[in-house]
Amino acid sequence: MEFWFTEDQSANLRIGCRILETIHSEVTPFQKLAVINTAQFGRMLVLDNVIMTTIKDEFVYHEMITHVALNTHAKPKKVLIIGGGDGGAVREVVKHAGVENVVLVEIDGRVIEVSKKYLPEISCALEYPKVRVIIDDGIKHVQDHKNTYDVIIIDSTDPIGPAVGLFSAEFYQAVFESLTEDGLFVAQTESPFYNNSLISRIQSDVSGIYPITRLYLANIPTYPGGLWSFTVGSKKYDPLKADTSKFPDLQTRYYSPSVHEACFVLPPFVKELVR
Ligand code: SPD
Repeated sequence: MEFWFTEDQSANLRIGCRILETIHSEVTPFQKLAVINTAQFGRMLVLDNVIMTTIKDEFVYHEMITHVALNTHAKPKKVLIIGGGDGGAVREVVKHAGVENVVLVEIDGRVIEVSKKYLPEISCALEYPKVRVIIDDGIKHVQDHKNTYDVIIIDSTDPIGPAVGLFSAEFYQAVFESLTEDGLFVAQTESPFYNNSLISRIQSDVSGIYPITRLYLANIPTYPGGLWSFTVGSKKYDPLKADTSKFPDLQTRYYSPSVHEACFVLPPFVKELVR
């Protein structure tokens, strides 16, 4: 017998992964949550039938959503991660020795507990002394913490259900107010193939609030289209002007100083989205 997990990656496209076993499955107060073992990507975290991360390709996403922003800021000390309950972004942030405090605000505590149990390679830094985990609404958290964080990382699910507000202009304004005077944020902003109008709208919203707005790309095999976008909104530091020769020597498998430069080179069809 063969068992397959399928995700509708667009209205007209499905990705299928052969399942070796279902490790965990539950319905939390917020969503359906599962960890499955797949033949191609190993253990996979799935929320509401959408692939969040897998043991085999998670490094691309988690390195790219963290190091670009952290290396752009001259001295990031206080870092906030919104979402990201699997802990992958936290694991990358703590590689930066200068970071003093990492606050993770995740709305669904079950994502954290299940990731700790079944995805230890990803969640391994959640218990570090400099990491504080808060189970709360990220929107409320930024509204309640003005002028607090040097870098804010928005590691959200797709813009449906509880995450819709994390893609709004009001939220980007609240993030602006939660950042220190030279702070910057980065958010995962979906697929240039399937979410092109969303990306254009975000670019327009963010550039109406932040002096510097940049889009960059990474290749993530399990996300729709494989090509994935991230948006930076910055008050002072431009990721394109960062001195890559001074970057810390990080243990990474996808991100590097050269990739930092290269990821901002956009194919013409993506450039059109950010005009
Ligand atoms: N289409 C899935 C996009 C999910 C992005 N966030 C994943 C969270 C991993 N830490």
